[in-house]
Amino acid sequence: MGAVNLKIAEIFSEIADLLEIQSANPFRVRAYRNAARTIGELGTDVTEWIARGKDLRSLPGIGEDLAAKVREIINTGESSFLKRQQQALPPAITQLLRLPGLGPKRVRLLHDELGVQSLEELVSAAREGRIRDVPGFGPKTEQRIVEAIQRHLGEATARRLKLSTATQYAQALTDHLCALKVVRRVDVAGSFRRVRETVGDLDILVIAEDSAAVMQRLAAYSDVQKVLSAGPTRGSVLLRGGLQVDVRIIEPESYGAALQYFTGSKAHNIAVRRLAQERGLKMNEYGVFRGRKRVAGDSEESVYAAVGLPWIPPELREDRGEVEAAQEGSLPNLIELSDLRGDLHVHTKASDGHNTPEEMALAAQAEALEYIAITDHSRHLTVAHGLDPIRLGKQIDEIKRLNNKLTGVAVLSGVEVDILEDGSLDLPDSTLSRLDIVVAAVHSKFDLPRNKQTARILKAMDNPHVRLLAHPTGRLIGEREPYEADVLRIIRHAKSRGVCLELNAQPERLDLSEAHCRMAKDEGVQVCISSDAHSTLGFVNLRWGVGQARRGWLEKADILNTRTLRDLRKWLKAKAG
Ligand code: DGT
Ligand code: CA
Ligand code: CA
Repeated sequence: MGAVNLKIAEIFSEIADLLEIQSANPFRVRAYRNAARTIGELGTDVTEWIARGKDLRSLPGIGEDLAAKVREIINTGESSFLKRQQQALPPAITQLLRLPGLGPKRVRLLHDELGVQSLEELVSAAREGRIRDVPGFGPKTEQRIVEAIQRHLGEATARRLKLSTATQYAQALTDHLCALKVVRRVDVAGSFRRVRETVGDLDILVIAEDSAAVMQRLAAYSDVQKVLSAGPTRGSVLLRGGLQVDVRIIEPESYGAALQYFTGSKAHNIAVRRLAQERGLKMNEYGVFRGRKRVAGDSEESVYAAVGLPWIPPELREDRGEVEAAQEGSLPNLIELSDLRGDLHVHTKASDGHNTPEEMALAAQAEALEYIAITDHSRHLTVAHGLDPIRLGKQIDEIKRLNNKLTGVAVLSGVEVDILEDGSLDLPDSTLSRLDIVVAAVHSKFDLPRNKQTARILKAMDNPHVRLLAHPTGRLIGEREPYEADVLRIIRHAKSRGVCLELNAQPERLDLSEAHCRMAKDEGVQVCISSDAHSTLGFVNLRWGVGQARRGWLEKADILNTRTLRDLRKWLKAKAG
């Protein structure tokens, strides 16, 4: 049976649920439920059924009205009637209905009795034991609800792509669309434009003289696995690999409004719309309006200006204080890639890298960097062929010779020394003291209890040679949770010890997270954006680190490696001396 049958069945039963919640005529509700079952159980694909010239109305319980709705779903992938029903209710209702075991009656009860507006609020209500007090619910149901939500949220996060991966898809697809003559402008909005570390789907906006041609070109894209919907000005496709892409053709006079709206976040949009309402303005994806008159919409700047705000960088649009900061004129002046002057975490083939120090230095110079620190692993990390004091001593000499040869780029000698289980370091102070910079990192025993893990890291920072804590929480996006540790204490300890915290720019690490970046800034701790390059190609990762730093509100002055070499050397001396 075709996926389209399932889709139709799903949509009809959701309509039935939503009608039931609104206390609609029970016969009407039943009609949708029956139709859902009929089509869900139909042995052949409905599309084929129609193609064979059969009339949908010959199916039990399907009249002219439902037959038209089926045709709409086949043609567009969605149902405008369902949309209207969804819009008539708080969005949380739709979310809650998707949870297994929660029917319309119970959802309505939860909403009315507890006032829960989202899955997150439902989880808190469950944690506080408030669900068991709702008539008809007990502790067991409460527990089942929590588990269902966690599974649901877990599935949602598992399907998100890392930003670097999404970028490859986005680049290829926008190139494909831009090759069309009628296309004047293409932007990828949504979480992608906000530079979130993971992306759920791509929201692409287009200005073009001929929308039909754009939709055709989208559907013809070689990487499309399935066309989910194709209307005159919007289409959705599923790419091989599972990424969904929504494309919308926008009129130029609405483009800024659409870009603002579809960039989100939703929370940011709500906060901005509130300002519009205070000014008696109406704001949507088509523009900002006073009555029927459009007062803004062609550019994002015009949209923000209409509500009395300066343009806000997409990375900040999360309703985490940016609207207030914009009102006060105190938006941060965010760090840019071109502000970086060096990279203090670089590997060579002495440990697990692929190139020599010289090759790495020249590659860094080609990326407009003025200095790098060679920081290979220490001996404890045997899988990475880590260095002992003798090999490290040889590398220090090699780097000295190299610096005599190079012009325009400086190489610092360093190490990424392992923090052992007890917080001691993998190399003696006599070796560490010979280096320009010591980077310390945890690479083992990720599962220590929180207090031990925290104490281990604090102790490592007590070593006077340690100046940089690499990938401070050890997380790998979508693969490994951060280890249990008290990050605020680590940040405060770093402050007191003059240690800088790394923002590791590898796209699967991005560690510090954006929230921790902001925490570091609030505590007055410097952050260093490091490529952790393992080859000459690795420096391109710096862009992901800069993106994350911008989401963490960081400015040039917050980042250690925006300093000149001279200022960096001063900073390095300040503690060692
Ligand atoms: P994602 O795709 O999960 O990584 O996150 P987003 O932020 O790209 O979310 P998405 O694709 O569902 O929607 C794109 C943007 O459209 C979103 O950031 C804000 C806007 N948007 C979507 N739905 C609503 C809504 O119901 N109200 C408002 N104000 N904005 C919305
Ligand atoms: Ca999206
Ligand atoms: Ca979307």
